Amino acid sequence: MITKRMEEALNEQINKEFYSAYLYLSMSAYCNRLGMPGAEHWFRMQYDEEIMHMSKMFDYVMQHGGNARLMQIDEPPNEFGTILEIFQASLAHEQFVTKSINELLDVAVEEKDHASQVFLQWYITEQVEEEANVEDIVNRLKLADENGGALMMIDDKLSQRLPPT
Ligand code: OFO
Repeated sequence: MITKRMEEALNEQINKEFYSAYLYLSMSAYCNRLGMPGAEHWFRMQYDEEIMHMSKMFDYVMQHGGNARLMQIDEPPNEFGTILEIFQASLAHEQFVTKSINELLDVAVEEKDHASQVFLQWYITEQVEEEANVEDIVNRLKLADENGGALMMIDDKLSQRLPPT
């Protein structure tokens, strides 16, 4: 059984995962408008991944006797600038989510909630991967700069991203 404080903190994180999904779906639509099908696909896969993060936490709250309360989801931006700026915005967002997950773990420690501490380890590891993946893309885009051929190669690589498992 989770405490009320833990339940509230997890519900807030569920809302953030939903927002992440919204944000990445909006980024996917924007990449479609930019004519970058690989990036469009990559963000669509990222949307699926965020839905998976949200569902996993939603199920956890319910399995531990909590009330999974769904809050209003903010509207994400619709314009993101250049392809480099989109991925930089994605990296900044993941850094924000990492901080949020760390704070959630702090709550679990303060509440002496061992089950939630173990559960949240998965998200801690996942965030390391999320940040590293986006950082790698940002670095490659910086190297490509305005070079059309290099950008096409990166876009092609982004199109190969597999669905989350
Ligand atoms: Fe759910 O990790 Fe990204 O935001």
